[in-house]
Amino acid sequence: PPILIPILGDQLTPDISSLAEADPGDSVLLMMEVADETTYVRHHKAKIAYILSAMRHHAERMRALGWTVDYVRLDDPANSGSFTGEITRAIDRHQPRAIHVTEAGEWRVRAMLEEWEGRFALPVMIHEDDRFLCSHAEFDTWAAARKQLRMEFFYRDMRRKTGLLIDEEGQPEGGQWNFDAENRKPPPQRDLLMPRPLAFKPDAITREVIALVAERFTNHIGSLDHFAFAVTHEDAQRQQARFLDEALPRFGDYQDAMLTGEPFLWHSILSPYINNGLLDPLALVKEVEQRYQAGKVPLNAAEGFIRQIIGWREYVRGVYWHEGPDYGSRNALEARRDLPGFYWTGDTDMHCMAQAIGQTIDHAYAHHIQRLMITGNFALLSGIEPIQVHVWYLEVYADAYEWVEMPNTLGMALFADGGLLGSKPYAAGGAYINRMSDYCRHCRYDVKQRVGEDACPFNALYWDFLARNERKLRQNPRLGMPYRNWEKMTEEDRAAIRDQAARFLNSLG
Ligand code: FAD
Ligand code: DLZ
Ligand code: SF4
Repeated sequence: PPILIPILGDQLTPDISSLAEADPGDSVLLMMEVADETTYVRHHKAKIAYILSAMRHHAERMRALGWTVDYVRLDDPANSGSFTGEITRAIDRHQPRAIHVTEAGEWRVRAMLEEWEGRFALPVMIHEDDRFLCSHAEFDTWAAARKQLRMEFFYRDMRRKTGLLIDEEGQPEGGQWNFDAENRKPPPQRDLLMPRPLAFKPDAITREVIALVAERFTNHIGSLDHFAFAVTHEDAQRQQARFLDEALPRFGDYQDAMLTGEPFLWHSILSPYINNGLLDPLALVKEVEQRYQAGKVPLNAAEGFIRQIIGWREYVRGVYWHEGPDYGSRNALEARRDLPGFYWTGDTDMHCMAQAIGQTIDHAYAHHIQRLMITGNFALLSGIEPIQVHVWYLEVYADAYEWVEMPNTLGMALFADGGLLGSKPYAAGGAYINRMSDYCRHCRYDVKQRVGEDACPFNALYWDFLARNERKLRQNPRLGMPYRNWEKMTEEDRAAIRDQAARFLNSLG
């Protein structure tokens, strides 16, 4: 009897750890499109189409490499709709002697895998996912030795561990670990020379999946009209090369910039491919280092990009697993408001929000500063319930899996973990958005005003947020300055601002 090797939808890596000891003559790979996964939250239509099409292409690739792949399609009438149901059916078909599987990317699915051995009375070997630099044990050891978890120190350890941008004396390249101070340039003028990600034309497999998704997921958010994701390893590599050649050199400079009608700017648009296995993150950052060494890319860009991958990406994963399954229920600021309806439509006069949400609906993509400082900041300032914000982010982005989305949303954007992931809330008023974008120039609100019909809502919301959370945040040393500014205002001004914010929040319904 063979070994049954389930390959989950984010395990599209040819040498995934579950295959390490497997023999193609003696194994059956099982890939499952199941209703539970497509609907445990209402994922964006393009996200589902992307994941299913990439899975179908991966099955072809693995067959070409000599593996036997048993592939269950979503529209198979016998499909039971769940991973466990499909394992049950596959055991009937193949009578395997054991199951080997690479660990799941979230607590929900981890619990399923852990239950299989008892349920099926078969040996189930769960392999660690070695596509990450930092193992669970390594992160736990790192965290145990610290009072406070801070990305910057974790990142330095990952630099030392990989040797990336470390010189012969063991010192960080350029004498500094982090060049972020150079990475806050406002956006340039729009022009035709700006880089554009490759747009991949759907092939027959993708077109079939798109039709299936259009028919089945009518009540999910999102457009399928702009579908342009790579769905194969080869095409994902092409986008990687496009990014390295054209966008990376200025990635650092414009990392925080935002421009009307420009969803992508100098970002890589590689997260969907890194997260489901089409691309190898370590190979990518090594390429980035080489470009720096060859003098093609400045240090602020190379360092900034490498930090996102070996720093932030690994760090948020560590936090997710370290904090346990109830991380998602944290709500340190006791935020209780419902997510406003315009998060689903983009229909709001706030131009920055309409842009970030509109491109999310069209492309299942927004870059980091839009996620953090526009939609995230708005939810933070307005006191939207974290779990609702979490579900929204998990649904709408093609790169969203709980292990990476949840710490970014709850921890980084909403401060719902009370400062575990970041030392202060990323709260900002309109002035920040105005500095980093051209949005305010196109907006019906006036970014300079705090009160009145035309005042930018972010301004009153910002002060109201500080006032509302004074008991919890006044002692935060990094918020001393804004609180002092608030206290310097006249009683009258403070009352007018709070009244402005209250009226705006009431209007959200
Ligand atoms: P680039 O700007 O080109 O960055 C390069 C790569 O670095 C990304 O592809 C990604 O792999 C990695 N990276 C950068 N920042 C982060 C970060 N904060 N955490 C983890 N990896 C990072 N990223 C996801 O992959 N999935 C998510 O579900 C997700 N949800 C987010 C939710 C919120 C509220 C916020 C503030 C951020 C979220 N991020 C998430 C992080 C980040 O916004 C995206 O990784 C990035 O926008 C993806 O676009 P890109 O590939 O063009 O990134
Ligand atoms: C996100 C997703 C979707 C939409 N559909 C599937 C699917 O049909 N089959 C599958 O194997 N995986 C899918 N995924 C990814 C999983 O929900 C999950 O995130 C990973 O398997 C790891 O936990
Ligand atoms: Fe956004 Fe305010 Fe600027 Fe309008 S004025 S784009 S609401 S920050």
